[in-house]
Amino acid sequence: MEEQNEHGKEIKDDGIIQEIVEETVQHLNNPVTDLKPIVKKYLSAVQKVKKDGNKFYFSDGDARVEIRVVSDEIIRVRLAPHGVFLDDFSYAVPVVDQKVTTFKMEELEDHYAISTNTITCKIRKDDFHISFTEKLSQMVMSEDESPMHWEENIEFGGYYVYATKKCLPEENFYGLGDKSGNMNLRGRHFQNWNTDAYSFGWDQDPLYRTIPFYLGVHQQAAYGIFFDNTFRSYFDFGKEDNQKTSFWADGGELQYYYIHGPHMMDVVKRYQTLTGTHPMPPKWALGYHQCRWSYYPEKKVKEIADGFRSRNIPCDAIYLDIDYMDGYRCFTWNKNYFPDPKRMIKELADDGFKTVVMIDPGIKVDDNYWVFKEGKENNYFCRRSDDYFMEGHVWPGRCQFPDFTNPTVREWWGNLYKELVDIGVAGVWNDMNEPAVFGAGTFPNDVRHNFDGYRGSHRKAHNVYGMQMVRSTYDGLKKLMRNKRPFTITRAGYSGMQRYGCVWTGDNVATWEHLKLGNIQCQRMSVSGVPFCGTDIGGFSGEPDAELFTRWIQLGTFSPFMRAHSAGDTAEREPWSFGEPYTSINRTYIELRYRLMPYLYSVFWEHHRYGFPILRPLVMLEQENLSNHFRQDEFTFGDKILVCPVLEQGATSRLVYLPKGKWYNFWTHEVLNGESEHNIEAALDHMPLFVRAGSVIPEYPVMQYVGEKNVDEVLLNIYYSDYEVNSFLYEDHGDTFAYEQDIYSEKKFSVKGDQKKLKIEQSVDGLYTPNYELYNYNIIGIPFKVKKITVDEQDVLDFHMDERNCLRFKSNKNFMTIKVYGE
Ligand code: MIG
Repeated sequence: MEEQNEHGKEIKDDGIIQEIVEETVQHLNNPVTDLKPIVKKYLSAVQKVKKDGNKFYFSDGDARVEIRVVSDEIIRVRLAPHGVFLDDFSYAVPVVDQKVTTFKMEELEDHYAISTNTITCKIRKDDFHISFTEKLSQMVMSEDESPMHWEENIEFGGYYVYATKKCLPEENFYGLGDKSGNMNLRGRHFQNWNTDAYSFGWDQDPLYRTIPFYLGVHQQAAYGIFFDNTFRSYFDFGKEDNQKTSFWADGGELQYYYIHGPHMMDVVKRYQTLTGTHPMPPKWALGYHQCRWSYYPEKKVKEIADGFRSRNIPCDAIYLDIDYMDGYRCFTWNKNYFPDPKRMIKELADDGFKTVVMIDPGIKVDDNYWVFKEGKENNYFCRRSDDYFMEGHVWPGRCQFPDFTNPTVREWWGNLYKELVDIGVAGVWNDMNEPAVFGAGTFPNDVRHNFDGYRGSHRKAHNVYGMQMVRSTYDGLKKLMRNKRPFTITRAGYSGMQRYGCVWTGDNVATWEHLKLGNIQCQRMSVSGVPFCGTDIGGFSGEPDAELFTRWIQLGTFSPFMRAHSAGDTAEREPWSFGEPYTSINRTYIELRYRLMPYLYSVFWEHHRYGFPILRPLVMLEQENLSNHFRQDEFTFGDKILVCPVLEQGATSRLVYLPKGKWYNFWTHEVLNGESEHNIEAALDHMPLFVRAGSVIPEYPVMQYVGEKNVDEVLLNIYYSDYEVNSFLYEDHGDTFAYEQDIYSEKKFSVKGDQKKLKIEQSVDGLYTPNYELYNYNIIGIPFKVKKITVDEQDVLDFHMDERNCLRFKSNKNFMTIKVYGE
């Protein structure tokens, strides 16, 4: 009743509060009805200001707001309704403060202004409105429509917290991680609550993951908001009221980061400085993966493996779904299906296949099962509010669930992988970690979690449960594999999950609509800071026809994670299942993936090291072009290859939009001008691909799996350009963390031509030396007749133009300058 007394004091000077008290009393008298109070309380005029280092505290006499300068471009806002902030702990942001050049606060007539070199955060005195302005242009990027507000939560304590910003007439929105439907989020409403969404539909919400981060773009400039709140949260982008963008949550703190652009790319990179990037994956993880629910027994697994090798279709990984276990007990084997897993995994490895196995969170209640016994004895399983165990039915039957938000449990779980690692398992796939429970859907709200010591109910922990599970998996594998790079996949996650593994979009459907949707989902994940993402190629449920499967393989060639997967009750779904000409086309694209491996890997490095997204939607390339806000099916992989997937049944051509600059048709070498649309041939064997003029695209020889052969020659495809363009080639050991000690090779190429000459320069950084000796050059699009070539001023004697008018020659890998002279 203390709360009410406190309110009682205020009733005198604030009518609104009186209303709250009345509502509350009503609820207490009638506990059967919904306990949620209806009246919201808003911040009122600013009364006090205090500075503490890079934090500024503003108070309206009761509530307090903290404004923290995180970096020159990032400012964090927190609200404490009655003046007491929650503990400053986040699973998403391990370290809040970054480098700030300078910042200051000024008091002006009607507001306070906190500014860095690039942005100003204004706090209006009379109504506590907060806004963010770009300093240079004085443009208001994001501005409160009403002050931050909240409602008390009688049942659980704490508050429902709300922020409402202005939504400008021409503003568009992106991000939010895994959402279904169109890329542009304008005019829509979303909810975040990790959900097992089997066979989800277009616009279905919520799905499996929670990434409460969005980008807004208006007046050609972009900013981002990261609402770091793990409770069930909501976003409305001008749907309820087209002049308002709101976000709110069922608990926790109203805490968000304003992240400045002005380019969408800047926003994503800065978001990534807060939440981290994906570590370098083992190189084989970028190969083609074959999965199904499930391949068993051993004979079937071998048959699939042989199927790849005998047909010369490259493949790096084969998956064991839940049926490899003994009665779905994690960390056990069904010895009827797999009598000697160690031998099998070794034989697969000898043939170039990595074995990836599934591990679920549900542990069978069975006193003869060691994992259950250990968990029970050590009190590792989740409990209800009154101390009963959290029990639910999943694949093994009656289960209990480890509390992955407890660091001790994470460590225990991480070590459970020991035997799997010892027998040679190379990767782990974590499923059902929303967490999913048959019937009930998920855990009840009252389940308790350790939350790394910042205890909470399932309301607070639900959305991070999956992320903490894959974190435990990743950390465990990393230790057990003695610092080789682990490969992990997770279905559920929260912001920051990219530090622990890759993700697939869950149980999609074998339809053309889902091909379109998957294309958008991967791009959206990429701009939401989760770049290593893929769909179940072919669709999980239902059955694709041959054409759909092939188009999906083509798109999948440019998904950061490339894996075919299917539910068990469907027809066989391997790249050869549909006969010719499909098998050959599928092979060509999977081979293309392997040819481009050094490029894909370099793009991954750009992400890991510099925070660039891997897939970049057109709108991110040219946000100032309004039409791009409505184009959603093309993207670049890195910044050199533009991918225009074919998403329509029966299509033999498609319209593509090429961004600024000049682009080469990857297949024909035709040069096309950007900033315009083109109709491009797209027969079944032909997914339109374009390469930016001036690019250097490295290729390795096709291999049946990563590391099959020594790379003794690297092909450099150089696309002539009359303006200078830089490209990168990143190489390292492929499976260790030595890159953290600069043991890598980062080559930079610059290409610049004029009407009579082409100059290519190379510089090398890092301490790793690849063991090939030669570059094989393929220079495309030279507009003049070649008279002479020099490498570091020495003449190249042996060169020729091939049938596609490409200049070909070989030379030492360590050149500094190549010059091609025309007549
Ligand atoms: O209740 O392990 O999304 O990829 O094959 C279904 C069986 C459980 C759901 C996953 C799917 C996987 C399947 N799993």
